[in-house]
Amino acid sequence: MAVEGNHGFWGDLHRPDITPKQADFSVIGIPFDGLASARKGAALAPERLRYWSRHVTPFSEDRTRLKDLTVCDLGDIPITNPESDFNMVRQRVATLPNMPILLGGDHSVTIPILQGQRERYKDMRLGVLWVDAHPDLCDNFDGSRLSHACVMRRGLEFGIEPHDVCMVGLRSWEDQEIDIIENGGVHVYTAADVAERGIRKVADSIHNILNDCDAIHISLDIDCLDPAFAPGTGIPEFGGLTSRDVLTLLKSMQGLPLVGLDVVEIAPPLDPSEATVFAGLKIIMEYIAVIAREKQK
Ligand SMILES: [Mn+2]
Repeated sequence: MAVEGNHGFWGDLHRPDITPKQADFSVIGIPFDGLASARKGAALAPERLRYWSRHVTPFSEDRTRLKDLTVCDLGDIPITNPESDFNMVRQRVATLPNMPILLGGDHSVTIPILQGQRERYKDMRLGVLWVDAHPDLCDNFDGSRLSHACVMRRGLEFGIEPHDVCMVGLRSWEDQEIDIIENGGVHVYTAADVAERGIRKVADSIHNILNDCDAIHISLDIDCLDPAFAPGTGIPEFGGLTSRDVLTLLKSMQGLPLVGLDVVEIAPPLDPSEATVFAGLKIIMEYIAVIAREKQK
């Protein structure tokens, strides 16, 4: 497809001439929404994110210059049968020589992403910043253990410690999640907590907890945001985080050993204004800015 844009892909950071080893980030799309429980469409997000990535500028909102960093876009990993094909994602993430930025897809794609990160940092304490309306701690959903409602449950099973998981933005629960939420040891900050305490206090508390980890993966479901800011998603949940909350949260992760980001559940067919796609792009570029500021130190 012919692409128009004011910049190269990923705000000019993408360099087609380099290998992952030479680049700071690998971008990987996982165009799969077969395990979303309600409205589908997230499979189309990687293409839309790439398309509009030519219209973002290589600066963060605080004018951090991003162009000294480089992105190698490895394209998509196609998933037909998740039971077997998720292994391609796990393997790719486990063996990357640089930092992954993964584009979902429904949240189920984060199961092999977390598994891959667990393998890559196997002798280290791996923490997860989970930004989502939902804890995704179901054991089984719609007859599947790989459902997008089971992601963090699987993560805990393959060895991520509950006390190294911080969940923020939560506001919707399934019966089978209540015990693990209340007694399982994961750190929970609901969307209401953020509204009442303020994002800065919540972010400081999360920073202090994750500071004990050696490696931190961020998994961000776009439905963490209130539907006012990001309507184009499978299950919009009223009463969510603001755009500013999410940007402040990202910025406050500065100084932590970040090792990757996934952004999931953007559903372009449900996003006629494409504001949700642009929200995802902003989050990715501001994440890159956190790494850029770290490198400038
Ligand atoms: Mn969610």
